[in-house]
Amino acid sequence: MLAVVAGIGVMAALAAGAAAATAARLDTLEAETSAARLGAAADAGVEIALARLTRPGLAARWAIDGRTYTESYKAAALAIRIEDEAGKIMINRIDGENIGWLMSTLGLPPLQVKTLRDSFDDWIDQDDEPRTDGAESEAYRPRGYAPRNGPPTSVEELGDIRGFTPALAARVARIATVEVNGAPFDKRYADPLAIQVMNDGNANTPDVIERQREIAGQRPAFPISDPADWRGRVVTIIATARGPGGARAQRRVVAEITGNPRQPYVLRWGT
Ligand SMILES: [Ca+2]
Repeated sequence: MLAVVAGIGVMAALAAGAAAATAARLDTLEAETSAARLGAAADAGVEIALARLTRPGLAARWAIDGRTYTESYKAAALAIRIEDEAGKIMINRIDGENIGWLMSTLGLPPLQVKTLRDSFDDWIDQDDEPRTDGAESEAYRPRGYAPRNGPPTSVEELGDIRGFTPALAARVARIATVEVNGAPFDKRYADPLAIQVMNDGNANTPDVIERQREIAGQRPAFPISDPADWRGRVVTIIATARGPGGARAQRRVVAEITGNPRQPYVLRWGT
């Protein structure tokens, strides 16, 4: 009799265990479904932005100055920003001096600024002679790679340069790009910090102040009124979908606006 009761107890425990496992599987499934739903909403955010950028009727077009637009897609809240790649620091066209201005503005201590400036110059110059606070192939040997001895070919490459921590590289990446199609730097929709860096580090020029005012909402940023401006323009679209409980999904897509109604944009890159 005791054995039977004990047996029932074991069965009950097994059943309880199975129920718990099923509940855990259901929780996982629900989380996965919810993540997929948010991912789909973020994808939809990118589609909405591309439509707003390319649809006929200039007045309806969205600005590409990094302002946030809010939308919703199937109960998910969407925040969408469009950045003008031509308004970012073109890291393949700058030298250590520009990097120094940028780092000083970001508030880094002078010694670190000097290391970053010299290391950047050594990374891009063709020789293998390190500057006082720089780094050439010998310094990179433990890392298993050598300096490029040429301009960086991606923003991510900054993270390979001595002195750039991943956090610092990520911070710079938000306002940096690699020049595309030989497009000149265009300050109309630029981050004021990018204008400052491309302006020899001067924070007090009228264009920097003007953009700061525009971004602060004191003056509306002037819209693109010339359709020719769109051709060849490369933008980054950042779409963030938020769900209940702080869940979020984000997509970053770089697209070129062609000005061709049959194929209004070309996707260059995305995550
Ligand atoms: Ca070098």
